[in-house]
Amino acid sequence: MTRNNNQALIIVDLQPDFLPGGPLGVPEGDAIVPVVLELIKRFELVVATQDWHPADHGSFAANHSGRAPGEVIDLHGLDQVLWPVHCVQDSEGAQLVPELREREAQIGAVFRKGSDKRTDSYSAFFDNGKRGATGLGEWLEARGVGSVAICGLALDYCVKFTALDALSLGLETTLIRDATRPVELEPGDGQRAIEAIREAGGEILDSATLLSEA
Ligand code: VGL
Ligand code: ZN
Repeated sequence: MTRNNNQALIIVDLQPDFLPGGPLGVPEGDAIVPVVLELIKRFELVVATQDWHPADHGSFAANHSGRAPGEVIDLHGLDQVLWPVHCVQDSEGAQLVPELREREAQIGAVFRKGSDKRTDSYSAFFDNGKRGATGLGEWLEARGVGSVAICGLALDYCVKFTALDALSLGLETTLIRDATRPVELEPGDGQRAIEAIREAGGEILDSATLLSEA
């Protein structure tokens, strides 16, 4: 039933605000939900992340006068893409999607990120300036996890940086290609994210292949 005892599934930012119709809707983001639910059944260790911003977060275009989503600014020394208001703490759009909430008992821990208004936090492990950690790295280490499979939204932002940080921490890292979708501010960003993960040493697999390997 369970794949690798020491492999954990990381579900990145599967929240209503990132689904089609949401303020930062990822095209076909909803198509990954059934795939993720199938994956959950097959992993003993599952963790999820939640993008979790205060209303005055510096990544929101609305908090910078004269700026529009998609523009890039300097935010406390880091390049920052400006986004529509999304995943405001405690709002409905920031909750885990209902299908995940129903499976709360299978989720070992939820790590929230992006709560510091001065810095964005794409990765499930560290903020974008690598000034702070979410605790996920220690959580995995404490359970002897040496390998992670990553899915969720969005491939070209939070999923990509989660995978790259996992690799930098020495974790064997697999991206589950059919369990993620890109937002693609620029066409091709999704494919470029896959290539960046592969170049950094990550494996790219379809869920069917991953699950048949067990
Ligand atoms: C994300 C942009 C802003 C993501 C989060 O989950 O990929 N993207 N905040
Ligand atoms: Zn965000």
